[in-house]
Amino acid sequence: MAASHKVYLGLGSNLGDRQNNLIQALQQLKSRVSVEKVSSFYETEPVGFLDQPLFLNAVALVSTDLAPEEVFSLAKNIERRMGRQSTFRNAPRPIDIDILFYDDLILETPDLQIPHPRLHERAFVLVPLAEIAPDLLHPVLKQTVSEMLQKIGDKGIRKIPRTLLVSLGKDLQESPPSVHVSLSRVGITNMQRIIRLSTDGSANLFYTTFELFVDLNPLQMGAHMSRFSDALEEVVDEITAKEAANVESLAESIAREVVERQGAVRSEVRLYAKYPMEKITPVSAKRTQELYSLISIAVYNGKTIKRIIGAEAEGMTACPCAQDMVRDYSRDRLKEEGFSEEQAEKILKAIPIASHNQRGRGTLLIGSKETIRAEELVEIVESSMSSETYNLLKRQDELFVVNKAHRNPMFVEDVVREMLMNVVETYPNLPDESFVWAKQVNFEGIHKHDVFAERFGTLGEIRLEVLKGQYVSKHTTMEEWLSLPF
Ligand code: PH2
Ligand code: MG
Ligand code: MG
Repeated sequence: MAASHKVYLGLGSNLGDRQNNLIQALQQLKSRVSVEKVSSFYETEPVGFLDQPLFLNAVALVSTDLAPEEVFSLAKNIERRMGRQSTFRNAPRPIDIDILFYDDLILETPDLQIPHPRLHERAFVLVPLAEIAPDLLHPVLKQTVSEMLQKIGDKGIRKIPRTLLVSLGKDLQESPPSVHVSLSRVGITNMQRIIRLSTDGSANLFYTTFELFVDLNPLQMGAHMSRFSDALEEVVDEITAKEAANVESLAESIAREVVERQGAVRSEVRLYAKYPMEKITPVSAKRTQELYSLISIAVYNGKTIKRIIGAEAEGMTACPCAQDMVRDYSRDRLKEEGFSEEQAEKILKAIPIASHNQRGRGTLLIGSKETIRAEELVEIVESSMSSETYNLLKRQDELFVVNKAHRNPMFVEDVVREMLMNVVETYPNLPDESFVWAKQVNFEGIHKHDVFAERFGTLGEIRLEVLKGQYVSKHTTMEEWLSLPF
C-alpha cells in the first residue's frame, strides 16, 4: 500500500456565495483525496490588503498519497475551475486553497513553501486549525497550534453557523404540513444502489432496487410530519455502505433501523437484487453467466421480523394447445400423403411437433422464519417452465432447448402449478403457516399481449390441495400474511 500523508489545508473565500464556495471546494477535494476533518466556518477580517470584503475561512485535514507538488496543483486547479483570476496578491477571490502542513515536511521551492510561511501570524488560519488540531506541532517553530494562537489571539475572527445545513435539517421535517391529515404509508420506491454482499467468501457487488415504507405512529406523527422520505433515504445509504451476508439480512437491518431510529410503528423493505449465476450450456458445456433477481421483503413491528425471500427467472414455454392442433393437422396431411394410421402415429411420436413458444418470467416468493436459499428458488422457477434458456447457445444447445421445450409444452397455469408442486416437494419440513406466492407471465409469441397466472396462500392451504386433493377457497394474500400476528 502506498504511504498516506496527513495534509492540512487552509481555505478562504471572500467573493460570491462564500459558504457555497467553501463547500464546493471541499466537494472537489473529496474526489481526489480523503477529507478526514473540517473545521467550522469562520468569518474573518481581511489581513494584508484591507480594503476588501470579509473572508470566510476554514481548515481541513486530508489524507492522501499525492506528493506535495501534486496537492499544490490539485489546489490550483480547483481554484481555477471555481473562477479565480490571478490578479494581484491578496486580491478578493472566490476560493483560495493553501497547503499549511504536509506531515512534518519542510519544503522551500520558489513556488511552494511548506509549512505555509505566514500561518503562525494568521488568526484566520490558527483559530480553525486549533479547533481540529490544537496539539499539532510546527516542525520549524517547534510550537503547537494552541501555543501559536495564544501568542496572536483571535481578534477579528467569528464562528458562523452553517446556515445551509440548519435550514435543511430538522426544522422543515418537523414543521406541520398545510393539510392536517395522517398518511397510511410513506416511503421511497425505485431507489437504486449497488450493494455489497459477502458471497463465496468475498465481497461482491449487486445492482439493487429498493422500496421502503413505514406506517407512522398514528398518534404522534401521522398527521404532522411533513418529510419522512429523507430519513429513509439516509438509512438505506448508511446500511448499504456496509457489507451484508445476504439480501435477507440487508433488508432486515434496514427495516429494524427505520423503526428504531424513526419511531415508526411498522416498516416494510422490499429489495430486488440482480444476481449472476454461472451456468453450463446443456450440450457444448460452455460457461455462461445468467442474471436472476433475488427478492427480499422484511417487515418489522418493533418486536419481531417477518421475512419473505424470492427469486425471479426467465425461461421459455411452448403452447400445448397450438401443438395439439399442429399434431392433428400433421396427421391428416400424412394420411393424405398415403401413410397408414399407425405409420402416421409413429412419425408423430418420433419428430418434434411445432407450436408457438415464448419467453416467460416466473416469480416465486416464500415467507418463513426458516432460512431458504434463494438460489434454490431460482432452480425451482427455471425448471417449472418448458425449458430453461441461456444467454449463450451453440447450435447443438439450441436444438436441445427447442426440443426440450416442445417435448414439455405448458400453459401459463401449468407453470404456476408446477412451481407449487416443486415447493411442496422441496420443503417438506416448512411449517404450514409459511407463505407462498408463485406467478408466471408469458410474453406471448402469437399475441401482442402477455398472459398471466398466480397462486398465493399459506403453505398449509396449498398442501391441502396438492397433497390431499381438497379444494381450499381461502387464499391468504401477502398483505394478510405480513400483517398476521408476528
Ligand atoms: N487570505 C489572504 C490574505 N488575507 N485574510 C483573511 N481574513 N482570510 C484569508 O483567507 C486571507 C486574508 C491571502 O491568501
Ligand atoms: Mg492564502
Ligand atoms: Mg493561496
